[in-house]
Amino acid sequence: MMRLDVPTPWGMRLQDSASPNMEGMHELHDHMMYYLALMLGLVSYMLFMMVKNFKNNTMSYKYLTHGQTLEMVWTMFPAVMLLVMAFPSFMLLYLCDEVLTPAMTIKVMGLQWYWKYEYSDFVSSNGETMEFESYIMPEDMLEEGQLRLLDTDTSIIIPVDTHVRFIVTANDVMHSFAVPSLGMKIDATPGRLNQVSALMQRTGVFYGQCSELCGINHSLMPIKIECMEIDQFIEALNDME
Ligand SMILES: [Cu+2]
Repeated sequence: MMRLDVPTPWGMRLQDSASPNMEGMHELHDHMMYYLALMLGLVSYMLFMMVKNFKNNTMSYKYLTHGQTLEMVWTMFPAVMLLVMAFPSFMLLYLCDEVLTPAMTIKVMGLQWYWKYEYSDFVSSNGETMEFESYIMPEDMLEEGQLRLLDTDTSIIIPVDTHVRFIVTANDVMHSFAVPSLGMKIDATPGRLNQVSALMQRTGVFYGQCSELCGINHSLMPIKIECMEIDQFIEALNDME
């Protein structure tokens, strides 16, 4: 059975990663949390201690007007902390922007309120570009095992371990093409082509949602990506047209 990458009830962490970009985001998150926990601990400890012994604590000494060393410390320490967090953050940001020699391109178009996908690298038997629309599965048509508000009638199919480029645009208002387990989120803007790349390192079904408020049915245009072995992909592609 294929693995589903979906939000889980009471899930408080990020979804499992399926691409190197998301792997990097997991790492960055853990790295940041380390410093956040450190600072939260330190600041609350100092605050607590000051409130607790404010009468005989040197740090709350009423006639203390300045302290060179203390001021140096509380300026340098946060500055270093910020640098330590900013560097990996920017590095990941620009690394994720990089689109390296994709083997395949998919054009994604956001419309009120569905997605349209174009496989411009392939043509159907009548010589036309392969393209299809993807609508949400209505609640009353859901079959056993399908996910409410996440399943679609047609899904994007992608071969595993392949560099794929998504060219993203919109036809009416702004939408956003986002799939958490791939670390992918990019604006779909009318009159503009944005690109992201993804390298899916394991097979599975990755779910996402439109992530830019685009009107009344914004919540009803989910994204479903089926990542499969290359031979299955070719088979599925043949079935499509
Ligand atoms: Cu939307």
